[in-house]
Amino acid sequence: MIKIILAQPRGFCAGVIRAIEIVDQALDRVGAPVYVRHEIVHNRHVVDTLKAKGAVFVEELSEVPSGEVTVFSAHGVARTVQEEAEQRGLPVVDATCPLVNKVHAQGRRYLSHGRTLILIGHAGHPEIEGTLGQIDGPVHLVGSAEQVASLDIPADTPVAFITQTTLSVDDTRSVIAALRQKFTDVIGPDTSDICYATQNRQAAVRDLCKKSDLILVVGSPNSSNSNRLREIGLEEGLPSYLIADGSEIDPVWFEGINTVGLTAGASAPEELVQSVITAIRALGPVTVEQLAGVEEKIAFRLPPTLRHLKARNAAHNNLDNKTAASKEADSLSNDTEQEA
Ligand code: 0K2
Ligand code: SF4
Repeated sequence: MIKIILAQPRGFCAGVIRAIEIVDQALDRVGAPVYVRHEIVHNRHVVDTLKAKGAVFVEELSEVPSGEVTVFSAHGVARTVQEEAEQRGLPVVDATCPLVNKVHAQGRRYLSHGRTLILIGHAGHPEIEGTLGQIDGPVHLVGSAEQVASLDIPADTPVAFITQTTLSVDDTRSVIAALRQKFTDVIGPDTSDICYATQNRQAAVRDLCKKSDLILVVGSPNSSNSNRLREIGLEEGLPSYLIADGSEIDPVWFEGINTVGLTAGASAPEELVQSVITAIRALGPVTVEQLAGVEEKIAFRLPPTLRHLKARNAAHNNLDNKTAASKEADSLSNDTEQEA
């Protein structure tokens, strides 16, 4: 008998739910195709499902035909991308997670206070490309405590740090400690900008490790937060695998294993977790239980621009454009992107 223990929380975060909903609603409002710059979230299954509904995924705006509705992914984009869209007059709905936007704003604020800005994160990740490109000024990117040593900045320079939202909590703590050791005047968010969802999923998988012989993380190879969950399993000395879904299960992993800890990255749908349970069940009898954990109640509002798409259509349908637009402005006057 194999015991499967599910981590709580696991899977979709509020930013991912919002981003997918944005593409879904854009498709509902304007019809196919809706263009999405970059994978809306790093999950092939999510992308394929939206593709089947008429979303077209591109890496560059140059691939978007004139006038087509374009969604920016949850990871955020550089200013140059926003400007290119503006110049081309593309109707844009920005699905950047509000918590990623918050980091952009925080970085700009630190720079405007005259501090030298350090961004902790992984070079080449789209969130980092976006954050670097949203801050108008020099930003020093560091990926590890070792890289802090090679920062060519005088020790008495007032510095500030911001971070990628999906980093390892423990690794980031050591990078921040290295910054505090190297510089005399360091400010930053209380701990880091690692978001609530990333922190909760990492804490939950660490808990799960105490009760498991094997850790399975459902998520895509390009998903930063999912990779960090697998690393925690490895750090705790357990065989740990990142799998897309149940089809990637290898029966060899289960030899001599009594308890499997199962979790999912913030971009992995629950149905894929269920597909893993089904695949393990095919190997023999299983029991399934869920670890007690934090219940997340956070949700983000959809961007007002989505409703503008509707207003644009309404205008096309010979409704009074002016009336529709002014009603829209009234209803949006207090509608900012924040936690609901
Ligand atoms: O973890 P990643 O930043 O690679 O992104 P996803 O796997 O798409 O998860 C959603 C997080 C997006 C932004 O923070
Ligand atoms: Fe937003 Fe965090 Fe989810 Fe990223 S992982 S989309 S920052 S809530």
